[in-house]
Amino acid sequence: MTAQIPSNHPRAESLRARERLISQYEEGIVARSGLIAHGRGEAFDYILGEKTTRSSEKAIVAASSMLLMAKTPVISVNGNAAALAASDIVKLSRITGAKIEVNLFYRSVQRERKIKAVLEKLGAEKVYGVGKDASATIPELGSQRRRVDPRAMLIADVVLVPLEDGDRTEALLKIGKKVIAIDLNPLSRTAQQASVTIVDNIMRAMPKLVETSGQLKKQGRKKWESTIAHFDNRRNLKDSIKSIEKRLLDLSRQEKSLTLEEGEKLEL
Ligand code: PTJ
Repeated sequence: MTAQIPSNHPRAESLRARERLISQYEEGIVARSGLIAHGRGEAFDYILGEKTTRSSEKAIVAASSMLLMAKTPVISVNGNAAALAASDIVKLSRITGAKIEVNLFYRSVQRERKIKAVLEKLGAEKVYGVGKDASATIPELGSQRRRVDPRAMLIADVVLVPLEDGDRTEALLKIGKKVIAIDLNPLSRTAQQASVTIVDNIMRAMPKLVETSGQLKKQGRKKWESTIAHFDNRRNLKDSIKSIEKRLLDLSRQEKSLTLEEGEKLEL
């Protein structure tokens, strides 16, 4: 059953994304927990004001530079990323030369094949990591995510991991890879550990990554190197948290006091 969303509904965009996730779950692309993960993301997005912050813009510039500098970059795709940003994943792969690998937490060959088909339909030339292609293993990782393609993720120097569970980022870093995360929760383990953290909705961050990478590609290696040299992920993450703090403070100042003054009664 699909909800009819009036185009003038104040939250139409968010409701459409929700419907898309549900329909992609019914198609067998999104995992059941992907719906829960999306709800968590929505809550953080609401607090962020559903806008790309200045610190996220900075992270997007650093991430684009890192992808362009990389020798063997890989974009890791799970169910939610495929449902919300498949077209931009294919575009980013073309601009940066990054390989696309399907890597699922709730792994099944059927889901992998369906995600691969979505990406190929949008123009992806090669999609790695499906079925027996994921014949290599990332050590120290217990989940199904440890199975990777020896031609892509295993030999990658930079991995973009949109919407991730925490363990894999740690494992990828341990084996010497740089990790770029897109995560609306700046406190998540992935966000805290990544080399570059974009605290933003994947639906806003991916088109910006495509655009920025396209612009930076023309500027050359020196520009990419200096961008990365001047980027401090720890500081940038703190700025993301500060922008949440500021927004909440601004909002709370607009409201009437939430506590009753002594002797004050609610008007009935
Ligand atoms: O498709 P699979 O089998 O690989 O499973 C994918 C999920 C997302 C279910 C799996 O990786 C998972 O359980 O992830 P977590 O641990 O729920 O983490 C997801 C993170 O993504 C959370 O920190 C959310 O806040 C964040 N998030 C959710 N929606 C978005 C988001 N970040 C950016 N954009 C979103 N739209």
